[in-house]
Amino acid sequence: MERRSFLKSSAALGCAATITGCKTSSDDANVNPPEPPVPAVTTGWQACFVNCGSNCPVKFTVVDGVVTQLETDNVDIDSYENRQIRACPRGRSLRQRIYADNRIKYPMKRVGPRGSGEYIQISWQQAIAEIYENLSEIYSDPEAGPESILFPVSSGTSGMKTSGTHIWKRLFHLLGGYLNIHGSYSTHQIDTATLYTYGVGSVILNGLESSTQEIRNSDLVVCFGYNPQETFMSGGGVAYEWSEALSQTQAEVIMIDPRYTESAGGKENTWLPILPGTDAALVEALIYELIQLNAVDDAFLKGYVVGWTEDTLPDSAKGQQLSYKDYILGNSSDNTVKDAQYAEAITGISQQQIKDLASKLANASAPFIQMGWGLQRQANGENNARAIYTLIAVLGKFGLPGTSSGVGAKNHTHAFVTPGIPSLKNPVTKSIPAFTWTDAIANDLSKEPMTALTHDVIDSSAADPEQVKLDKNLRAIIVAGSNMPGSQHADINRTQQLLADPNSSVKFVLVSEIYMTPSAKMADIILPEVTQFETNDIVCDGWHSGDLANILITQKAIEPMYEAKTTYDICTMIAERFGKGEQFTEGRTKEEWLKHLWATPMNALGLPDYDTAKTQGIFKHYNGSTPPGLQAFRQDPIANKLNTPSGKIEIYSESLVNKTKNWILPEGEEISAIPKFANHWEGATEDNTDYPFQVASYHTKGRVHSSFHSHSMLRHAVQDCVWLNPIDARELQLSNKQLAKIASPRGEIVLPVRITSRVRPKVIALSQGAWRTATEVNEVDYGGSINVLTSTRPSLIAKGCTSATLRVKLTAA
Ligand SMILES: Nc1nc2c(c(=O)[nH]1)N[C@H]1C(S)=C(S)[C@@H](COP(=O)(O)OP(=O)(O)OC[C@H]3O[C@@H](n4cnc5c(=O)[nH]c(N)nc54)[C@H](O)[C@@H]3O)O[C@H]1N2
Ligand SMILES: Nc1nc2c(c(=O)[nH]1)N[C@H]1C(S)=C(S)[C@@H](COP(=O)(O)OP(=O)(O)OC[C@H]3O[C@@H](n4cnc5c(=O)[nH]c(N)nc54)[C@H](O)[C@@H]3O)O[C@H]1N2
Ligand code: SF4
Ligand SMILES: [Mo]
Repeated sequence: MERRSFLKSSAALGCAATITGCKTSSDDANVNPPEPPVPAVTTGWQACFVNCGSNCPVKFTVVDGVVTQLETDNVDIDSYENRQIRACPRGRSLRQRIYADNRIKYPMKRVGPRGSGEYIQISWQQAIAEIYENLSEIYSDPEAGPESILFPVSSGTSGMKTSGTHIWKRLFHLLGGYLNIHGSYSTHQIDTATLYTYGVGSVILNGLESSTQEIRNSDLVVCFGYNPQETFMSGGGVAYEWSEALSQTQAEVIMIDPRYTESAGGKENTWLPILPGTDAALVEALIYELIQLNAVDDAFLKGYVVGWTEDTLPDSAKGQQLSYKDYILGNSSDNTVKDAQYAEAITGISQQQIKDLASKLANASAPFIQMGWGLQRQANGENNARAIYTLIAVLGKFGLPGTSSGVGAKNHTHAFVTPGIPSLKNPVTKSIPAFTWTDAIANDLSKEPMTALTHDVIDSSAADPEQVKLDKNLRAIIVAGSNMPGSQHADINRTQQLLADPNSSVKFVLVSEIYMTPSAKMADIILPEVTQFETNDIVCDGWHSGDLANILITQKAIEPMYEAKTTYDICTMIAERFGKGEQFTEGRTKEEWLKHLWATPMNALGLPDYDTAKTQGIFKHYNGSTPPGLQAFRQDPIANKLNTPSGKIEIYSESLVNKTKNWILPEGEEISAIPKFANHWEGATEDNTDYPFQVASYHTKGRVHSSFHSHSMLRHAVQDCVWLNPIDARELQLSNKQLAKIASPRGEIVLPVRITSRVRPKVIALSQGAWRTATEVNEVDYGGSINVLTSTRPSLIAKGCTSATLRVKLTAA
């Protein structure tokens, strides 16, 4: 039976059952017991909307208005080109998202101090009135205004076209705007590294990627902190492509990571457990060894690379021994040869292992070198990423079959690109780095502004970029699709202290959420939003879902629960209160927007019209293999030059020198024109007996950030714990499952110990995203939230998120 006719007949059955039920009187029932009513059953398609890079479809079954079952994509014959986009266990647990007992049921207003979680129920009418009052006051106050309103990073509604953060931003663009942020917690340092090396300021969709399939043509795969089996887990996405590629290659696989990851998973040949934050030093020694092995072709590199040898330096740098080669050989001012002995002391990788890896790289005809983003979420993250690009450049093995430019997997196909409701233009042009937002609360900016030179504050309309400054503190924070203040931003104790202070500059915190998250507990007003199962939308493949595109109209499965509303309805109500209703809706309902938006993929790809497509489930398109990254550049570096000032791969970046020459840096810090390893705070080389362990932090399969944390099934399947090496466990006399207290200079958490050789000695591993359960500032957190421990000190160049740089001590709890 076709799905359509099945739907029709099941609806008819449901109707018949109701009629029978109505006719039955209690007398009849005694004589002739009524047939049990036949339940009204429907099925349809929904999707998993989170920020894991994919948006897997899920098929739901509704019985009598309750979602009773979720299945993953099981349509069609499963082949590489037309694979089933199977949801991971998180997507399969989405029923717990709908029926979670921590759902926000109605609008609420804070009555206790911020962070206390004390709220009373209010009506929607009152909530809108309070939002109006607070925002109008801020917008009309010349001391505040739009520059004092901020949306922290909000990644939780990725993929939605008519709900989520961008709808909130549309509203605020109409109301007068807000302070922009630039860079993400995900990739700010590697984006910056990519800009200065390859001339493109983004690591996603930059046209430099090799597809994961390219591994099939490689003879050596070297991964620096790359863990797609856990971070890109969709059965239609990169994890699938990775395991398929590994099963079809003879290449030797080397994983460089402080942890033995799921992506190693028995398929690797070698695991090199590096100390966190030291990849740039490892690369230096690898390149030293490559020089000794005569494996670097200086003449060839001249046509492609700036800064390897003296004669390829820009004029401003000539004659001062500033080339990378001189630095490696010990000819530059530090007089240090960057050999294996030097790197062993920094990285914890033995000299022999470094020499072995160098010799494998020298002998490989098609090395595929890849990196994840943990190594760039470090204090020196930009140079770790630039160093790995440098290794690829110096080897000269780029743009060839089986090789990679290092920027990551071909991560998005975009075949079914569909716009969301436009978020319109922000009238505010000023922007601060995303990770620095709490600095705009902590200091009195009228006296000590955040500036271009201290914080890389930028303003696209400024005449002189170096004069740009932010001299107004934050007044309002809008948290929609985000769990930043209470979970995902670093140093939660600091954020809570800043927000709970009665003199805090922040006078209004609005949280629009589905669940009572740790961030919701910091709100003044909380609004309840629906889950995706309570509304329609359109979903395409995500920002990192590999070479298979898909599109699907997601269907409302059940009516909105409690008093929850869609983002669109909430924002329409607020817009109307401000007299901007017509501009906000442009006269369309949400459903009319969906039909309007559907026209783009429909016309571009010949898909059926909206109403027909809605009944037909998932549309897929396989994009085939693509040329390896940098192929055109390799073939003709003049005609196909890169977007850098020189048109070449820049190991030495003159534009970085120029941009940062007047910057005011923390004492002892220096920005290097070449990607040098440098000692840094809470790093591997710090002699810190108070906090002897480094932390390898990671994104766990058990959550997507803080999303899914409250699903009990997942908490049982992937228990939060601290990974501890047996050698360290013995020394500390800690046993398996024993509770350990983990302390940093910023706070303390408690977690059970897992003794495992999957983490190297002197490093512990902690996943990120656990919800903090402590409510008081500086209270020990039994929720095990890593951001109780992390620091808000940003990285040196990008001013990006450094949550992977962390030293701690461990004791029995
Ligand atoms: N220590 C440490 N911290 C980190 C990281 C790390 O590696 N280590 N990683 C960082 C990175 S890379 C990122 S991207 C950030 C992510 O941090 P966030 O962007 O805060 O992402 P989530 O934690 O997933 O929170 C998303 C929230 O959106 C809510 N939500 C879902 N659907 C809707 C909806 O329809 N409407 C509304 N209003 N809300 C909805 C969810 O309930 C959830 O609370 O975390 C960063 N924080
Ligand atoms: N399951 C799941 N998937 C996700 C997410 C999630 O929260 N959960 N989040 C999504 C998002 S928004 C993002 S940004 C990405 C994040 O993707 P990544 O940033 O790549 O993920 P991480 O797990 O933080 O880091 C990858 C690996 O780097 C290692 N590592 C850490 N520091 C170093 C170092 O200095 N050197 C080396 N060599 N290795 C190091 C870690 O041990 C880890 O195994 O994942 C996406 N996918
Ligand atoms: S891989 Fe990502 S999108 Fe797919 S089901 Fe899992 S969490 Fe959801
Ligand atoms: Mo991210």
